[in-house]
Amino acid sequence: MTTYSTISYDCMDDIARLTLNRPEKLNSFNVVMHGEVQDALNRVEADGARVLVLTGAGRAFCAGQDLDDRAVKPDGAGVDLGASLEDYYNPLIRRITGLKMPVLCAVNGVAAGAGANIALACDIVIASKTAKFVQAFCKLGLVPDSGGTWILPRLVGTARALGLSLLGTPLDAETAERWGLIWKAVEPEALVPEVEAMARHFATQPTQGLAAIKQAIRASATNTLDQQLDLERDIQRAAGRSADYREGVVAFLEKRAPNFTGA
Ligand code: LHQ
Repeated sequence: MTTYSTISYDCMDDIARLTLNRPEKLNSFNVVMHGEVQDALNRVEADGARVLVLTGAGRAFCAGQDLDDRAVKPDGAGVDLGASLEDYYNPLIRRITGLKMPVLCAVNGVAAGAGANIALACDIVIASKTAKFVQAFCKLGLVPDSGGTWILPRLVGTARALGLSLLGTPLDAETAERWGLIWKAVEPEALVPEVEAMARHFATQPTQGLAAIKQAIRASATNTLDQQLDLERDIQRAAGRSADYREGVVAFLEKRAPNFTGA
């Protein structure tokens, strides 16, 4: 098992768990944490995980970029924030959205800046009612990144995406649920049990089928209906040849619970 200094990661019983662990800095990202998160995410599939749970240690989920990190501190020469996105944030969002399994985000507290948009890149977001989502970028003269300008209007529409991004007003978890920004807001003490139950559920489901659902729904954002119908045809063709499809149908006809292997 690799020991990390800024995150914890393990994979047990088909469930991978990645916890951002710099609570004294509200789990904000520095270069070390980026490297460790990248490393862990590169292991998830090889470790045989069928679901990934992402969360944060302490009172915050993630405050985005560590503004104290040398890599992003403004200097006379002008810092290249594009490089930081290219090297770290963009690959992270691509990895989360491309992982061939459901990614659950347990938002345990404030999610600000890139931290908010990393949470929103996950497939299912469950937040503690104490959590809030803050598009803090406007307060720094920056633009929502980590996919924020793409996902926000798609989730909540242009008016709310612009309001959140231009004002940087914290959005509480219950309103986030009402607006369709996240799946669910729960009482703080219910967060871990709810997310664990969902993770255990996903770990027994047809993983390839769930990955295909994720792929199709995400592709719909840029496809026409015609393109999407073709995609559904192709994906369903492959799904129909999977062992889990066979098992699902046989189990249904035999009136028993299916025993999916994820294959
Ligand atoms: C922090 C941070 C933080 C360092 C709290 N860094 N210390 C991508 C590419 C490249 C560069 C630029 O950025 C990006 C993407 C981004 O993410 S830009 C957006 C960066 N994030 C922010 O602007 C959020 C800044 N933080 C806040 O607005 C507040 O801290 C939030 C709303 C997250 C929480 O507020 P409070 O609950 O009131 O906590 P606090 O403000 O008192 O913070 C607690 C401590 O954490 C404090 O340190 P201290 O030593 O005083 O206890 C903060 O300085 C530190 N901290 N966020 N991003």
